[in-house]
Amino acid sequence: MKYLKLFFLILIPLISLADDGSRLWLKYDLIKNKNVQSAYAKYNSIIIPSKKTPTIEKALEELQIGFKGLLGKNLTNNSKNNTTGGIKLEITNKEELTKDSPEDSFAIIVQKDNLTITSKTETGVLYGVFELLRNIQTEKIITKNIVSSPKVKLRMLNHWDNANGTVERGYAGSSIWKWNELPFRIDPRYITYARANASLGINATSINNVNASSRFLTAEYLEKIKAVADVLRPYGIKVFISVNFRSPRTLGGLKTSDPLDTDVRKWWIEKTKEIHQYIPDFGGYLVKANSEGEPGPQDYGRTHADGANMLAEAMKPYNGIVIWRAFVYNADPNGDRFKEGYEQFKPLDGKFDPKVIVQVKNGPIDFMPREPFHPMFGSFPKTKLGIEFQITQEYLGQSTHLTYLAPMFRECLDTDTYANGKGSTVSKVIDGSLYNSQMSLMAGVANTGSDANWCGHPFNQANWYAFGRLAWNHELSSEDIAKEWIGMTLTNNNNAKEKINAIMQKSLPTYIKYTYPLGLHHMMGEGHHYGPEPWLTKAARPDWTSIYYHRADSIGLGFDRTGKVSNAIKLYSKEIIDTWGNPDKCDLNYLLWFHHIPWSKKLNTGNSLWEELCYRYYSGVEETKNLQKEWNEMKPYIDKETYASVMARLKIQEKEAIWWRDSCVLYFKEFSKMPIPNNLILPNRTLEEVKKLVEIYHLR
Ligand code: BDP
Repeated sequence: MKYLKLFFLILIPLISLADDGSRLWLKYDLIKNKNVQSAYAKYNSIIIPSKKTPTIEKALEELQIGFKGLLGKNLTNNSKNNTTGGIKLEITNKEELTKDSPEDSFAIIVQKDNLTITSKTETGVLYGVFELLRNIQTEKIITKNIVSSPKVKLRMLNHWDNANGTVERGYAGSSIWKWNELPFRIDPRYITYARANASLGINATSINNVNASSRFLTAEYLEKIKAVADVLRPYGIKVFISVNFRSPRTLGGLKTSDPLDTDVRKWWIEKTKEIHQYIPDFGGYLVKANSEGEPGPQDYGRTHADGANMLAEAMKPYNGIVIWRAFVYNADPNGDRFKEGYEQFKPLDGKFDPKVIVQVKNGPIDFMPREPFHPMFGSFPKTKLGIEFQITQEYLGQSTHLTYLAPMFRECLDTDTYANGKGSTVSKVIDGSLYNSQMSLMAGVANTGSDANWCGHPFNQANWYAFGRLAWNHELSSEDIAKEWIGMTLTNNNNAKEKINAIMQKSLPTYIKYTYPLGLHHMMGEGHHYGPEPWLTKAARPDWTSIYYHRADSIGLGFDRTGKVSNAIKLYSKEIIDTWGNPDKCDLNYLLWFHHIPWSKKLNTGNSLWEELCYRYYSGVEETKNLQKEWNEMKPYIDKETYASVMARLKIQEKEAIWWRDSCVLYFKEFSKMPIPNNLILPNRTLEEVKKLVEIYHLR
């Protein structure tokens, strides 16, 4: 009995100390820093607007939970205006927020004894509350007013979740949406999800896979989606649905889904009306059409614009919009997939309804670890373009390799398209400032799942976080975002924060070195998209093989897109052609995207292509060893469970980095016929042996 008591007294608290990551970055653990504690000690009440809307209630609730957790303080709900120590939530037009400041901008105004969080909208007030809590949680004392505005209007997660609970390219368990339980049971995780997104300013979510099932448009499912929308609404999040273009046939029993057919148009008008009866503030439709076997307007000889405009017409009476994806490519053995989206959409520039945004992936192929920006950015002045990033790490180590993606998002957003002269960055195209567009969109393919910690690898949470922060403000640096996330999630020890930030900043370049150095792309295993398969010669389509992309032969390596194989470089502006189009001036990170380089050609590093390739593969592996050493030093600062989970994954990462290195170096050596530089240790297995590993992998 005595021992049993001891067990409860000692062991249970210890067990519950372990952090399973389920609280994401909203941990609100007690701050130990005395200065921070005392700086916020004066606040004791919250003054809310006279009209207590559901969103204001959430803001109030969050402030109370946050202060209780972080500072151990109970904030009372006070109706008086003139108290000291009050945090006032206010909806008004303060001078800090000029008349034309973007929707949901907010200000935190520091007065002597009080603090006011003000916005023109209630969602802006909620965002301000999260900003205040983020400051406290990262141990910052607010002494000056903060004014913050979103750069992009629609900040959106795209879930690739299916009705049966699976998640396309999901690596963190099954779907977070429990369709079998909805609308009756509201999983408490929906609320954590809403809070996490609102804390970043994410204001839209499309809840189902772009390879869409028509089922999501049935009354049965609309009732379920309504229940989710009701949970997300007070957090300022609008729900979108991915639609299957063939729905008028499959659901409506029509003979066709031709977008110019009157009955089809009527069907969409009625369906859109029905959706609004369930969800009055419905965000709109997201459509993948005529891509990878999905149905679309081209099945009826119509264009993407015909399809999108038909849906826009149905959406006309409402505020919702139509997001039409540009990820399209035909299986043409002589074509270049790089150009497909551009070529199919170029004749349609200016033909889309004002309610349509065309959503373009960051790069022209498919979320490869390093892609040059999509040439559509900067070339479509008459079309609203949104950008789509992939937060889930389909090609970036899934749930086992540590890869922090903010530097990749930033690299794309910061690149100059030169569309309207110098300074026409991708970010200016998508935030609407380059072409003075009122609608703007940044979407990220979600990495959430049913795993306790939501995202699989503990560091994958940082990619959701970074996406949201950049969607709000693409000028934030990837370092600042990382440090915020570390402070909220792992530790506020300054020294540790710096070191973990360094690990995160190195992680992507390291990953690229042992997988796709020098601009190699699309050499992953078929189907699973995880390990290496550079020898993949046959697939259902030529542009699903590896050899289509790397084009290794006895002369050299890389895809010549400057005229010999394809003239894709011409899709860019002159300034880009002058650099990326010239093998001697091209950034080495993009070299093999555009050039077929002879094995013995000397690069500006002083090494030949072959040597440089080997050095990068080898140094990538070495860096995975360093990551383990550096992470080991962080042990005293990190929760035990999180530490161990990351360490185990880093070990897998090293093993698999060697797998990538051996596969690629041994395979390309067959073409270069050159020895591995003699200061590098030879792989201890043959090419045939590494090829067999793929077969084992397929069994997983
Ligand atoms: C590719 C994925 C595929 C998606 C497709 C898309 O492999 O599963 O359906 O993108 O974006 O990256 O539609």
